[in-house]
Amino acid sequence: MRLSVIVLVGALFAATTAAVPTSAAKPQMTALPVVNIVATADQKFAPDHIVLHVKKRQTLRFTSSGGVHGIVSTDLGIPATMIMPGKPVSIAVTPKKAGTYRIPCTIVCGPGHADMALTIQVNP
Ligand SMILES: [Cu+2]
Repeated sequence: MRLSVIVLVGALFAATTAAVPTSAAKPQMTALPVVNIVATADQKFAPDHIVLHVKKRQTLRFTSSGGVHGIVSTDLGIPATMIMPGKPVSIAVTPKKAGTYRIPCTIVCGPGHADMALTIQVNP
């Protein structure tokens, strides 16, 4: 009897957890647009140039395909953030001022580090 209760609880748990990916996979009307940016093993951001708009909130999702990298921008309100393989990090940005912001990699990551930068162009 006790075993069947445990099995039942286990089955219910499996059913509820299995239902989560199905509902999460549906597009959500409230979801913010996300820009995916990959920091690469050969010390580049891909893409290395993105366009945002003043007062429009945008989520940037950073992943690393190799190496540990970093970004920070006080102008755009991006906190000091490490970008590591297997640990995607999402940062919401709402630019205040139009302009072109060059955001260099903040962590020495390889021979191309000095030239590794993400350019964020903010249009009105
Ligand atoms: Cu770097």
